[in-house]
Amino acid sequence: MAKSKNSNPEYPVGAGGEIHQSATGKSDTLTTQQGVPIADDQNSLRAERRGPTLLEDQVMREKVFHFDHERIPERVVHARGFGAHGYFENYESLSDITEADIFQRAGEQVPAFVRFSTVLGNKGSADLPRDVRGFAVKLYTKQGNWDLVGNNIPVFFIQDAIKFPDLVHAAKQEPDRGFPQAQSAHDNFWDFVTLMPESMHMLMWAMSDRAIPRSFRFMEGFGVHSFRFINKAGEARFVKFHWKPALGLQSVVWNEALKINGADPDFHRRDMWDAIQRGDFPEWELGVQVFDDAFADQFEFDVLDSTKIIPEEQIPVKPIGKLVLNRVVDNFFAETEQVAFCTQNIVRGIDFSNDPLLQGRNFSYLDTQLKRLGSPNFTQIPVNAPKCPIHHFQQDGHMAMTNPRGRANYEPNSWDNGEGPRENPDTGFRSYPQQIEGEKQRVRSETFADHYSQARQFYISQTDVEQEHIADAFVFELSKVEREDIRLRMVSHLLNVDQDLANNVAQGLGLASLPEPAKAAIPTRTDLPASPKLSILLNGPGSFKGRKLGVLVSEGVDANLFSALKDAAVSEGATVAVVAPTVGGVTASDGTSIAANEKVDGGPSVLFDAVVVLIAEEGADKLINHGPARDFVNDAFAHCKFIGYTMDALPLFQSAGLESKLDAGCISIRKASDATDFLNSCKELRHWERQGSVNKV
Ligand code: HDE
Repeated sequence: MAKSKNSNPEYPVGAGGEIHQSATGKSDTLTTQQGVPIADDQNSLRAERRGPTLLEDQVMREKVFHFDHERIPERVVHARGFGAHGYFENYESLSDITEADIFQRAGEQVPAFVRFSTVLGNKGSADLPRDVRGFAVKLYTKQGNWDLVGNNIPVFFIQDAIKFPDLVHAAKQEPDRGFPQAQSAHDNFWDFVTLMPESMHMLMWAMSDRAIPRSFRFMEGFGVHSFRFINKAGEARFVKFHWKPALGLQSVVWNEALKINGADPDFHRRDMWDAIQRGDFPEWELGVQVFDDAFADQFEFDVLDSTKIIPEEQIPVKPIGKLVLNRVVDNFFAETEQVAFCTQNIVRGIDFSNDPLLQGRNFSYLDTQLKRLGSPNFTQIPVNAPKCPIHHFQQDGHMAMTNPRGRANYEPNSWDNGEGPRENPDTGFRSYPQQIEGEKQRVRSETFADHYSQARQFYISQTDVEQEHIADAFVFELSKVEREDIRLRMVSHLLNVDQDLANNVAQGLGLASLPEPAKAAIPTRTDLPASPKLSILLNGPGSFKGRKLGVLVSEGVDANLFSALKDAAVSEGATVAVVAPTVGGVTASDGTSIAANEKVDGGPSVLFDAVVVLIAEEGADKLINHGPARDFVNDAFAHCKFIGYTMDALPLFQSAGLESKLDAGCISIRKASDATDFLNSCKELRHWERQGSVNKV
């Protein structure tokens, strides 16, 4: 008797994106979608040489028809994203706290797909607006797909999913004019958030350097909500998930971000693509904060409130595994665009908490995938399909690729002698049987009411440099806001966070006087200690690994110095890009040719983590009075980068007005050993001591 089941299929050639490609590399005959060989792909069929095109032309019509339907709706948020494949490796058995299959065996690997994104911008926007970054991970476990759909910031703007449409409407383009896109620096956003005090903690993060990451490789990720871990005995604990980048955290400065968006709008995706292609696989550790109900009950805030963190000093993050991204996609649309994350995708051993934001997300993600992908069969798209056996009776619908054979499409049935797929209470997903009683009501728990204390805690946990960046970001954004009452309202909230911050922002906005502090439901707690783990700069990697050195060379560049620099950079695990007056490169002092990666005005210093100006007397003329070369050093200086230079480069610094300002972050390179010293300095990533002396950027 035929079994009625769906088994994870081997997708047949032709259905999974392998059309048009010859496995042997030999050139196949072009065909229509129906497989009919095409004789002429240059001309449509017409009556007479110069006559009208015929409706009969099935080849042209099929091609244009397909083209007309190539786009699917972009994501309503997180539209701009970039995905890659990899794997997750579990460190040790966690069977004492969870029965999730993925965490049972040391060293076990499961495949993973990750999509990073910005939130606000449309699909074609730039990579580096000030914005939260999505960090969505799909883990293809042996017990089904687990999606951890997180962000690079551990808190969120709102506490209840019912406000999400308002938040997103306010933050995206204004509805009448359709702009500004990909940025929060406009009236509607600041109007909404200043009317929603619960967003204050998130705003501190969003105005911090976290919102302008150097690249996806240098960001943390967070599951944000509290989830549940449940072990075999049915014991449940709360868990918060963290991704920690192996290369450490790093951000750019705001003025740099503005310029990068022009110089390379694909800065982040290019960085990820290049790193994976050269075998420098981006890596994160998965860490967990595990705590029980007793901790949750005595914690200062509600663990179900997504506008709060649990400081790592209170519950340390325990590393439990690593994520490695080692393969770029074959096709952007098939994989990155069609990947469908759903927060409801969890596996046995993990459960949701009652966080009202998470509960709302569980509805939203499935719903949005139907709209975007157009069919309830989106789980059959290869990137979404589980990599474990699947057996069910769901069938039909648009684009059904794997309808089961046989007569039984219902359960129970008598056609399969009981051998068809059946439920299994021993291994099947189970929910934590939490006791729930009380009245059904539309309320916000009073345990969610403190909106300022952790905003303050975040702020006081930052270094002076970082605090200055936060104030500057508020000033920048609010200076784009037309209505003064909105600006004032924001400052009135900041007065509940930190007086100095409020003063600095008010001054930056040119306010004549400070407003009254906003009315707070709960007064700000001042007893929460600083949490050093919240600072990027206090937790620097102390390494230049994975970073990019830009070397501006001229004709006649000293060949020894150049190769010493290259060697020093490579031994630090960094990459080198050569920037030259022309893309044809230069001839070095020993007559060898040095190829260029960029012409100087296409390779501004904002694209690099540190720069060296390796100019020789012979070629100095071409660069000294060249605007882009001046910008190269000026920007590197203003963005507090380490700058190496030869003596022959000094006239360029002079023409840029920097000669008298050169500081300890500017390192002269005269001999090969100076190159090593320079790269050692670069491990600090930025020469922040300079920040006070450069014009605010
Ligand atoms: Fe999302 N979010 N979100 N979100 N979100 C989407 O799903 C939603 C929230 C996050 O790379 C959408 O497939 C609601 C928090 C990421 O494909 C949509 C609420 C966090 C991605 C949706 C939130 C996120 C999304 C749009 C309030 C961090 C990109 C397209 C309760 C923990 C995933 C889509 C990808 C995408 C809804 C809040 C992260 C509409 C209703 C909090 C990383 O379903």
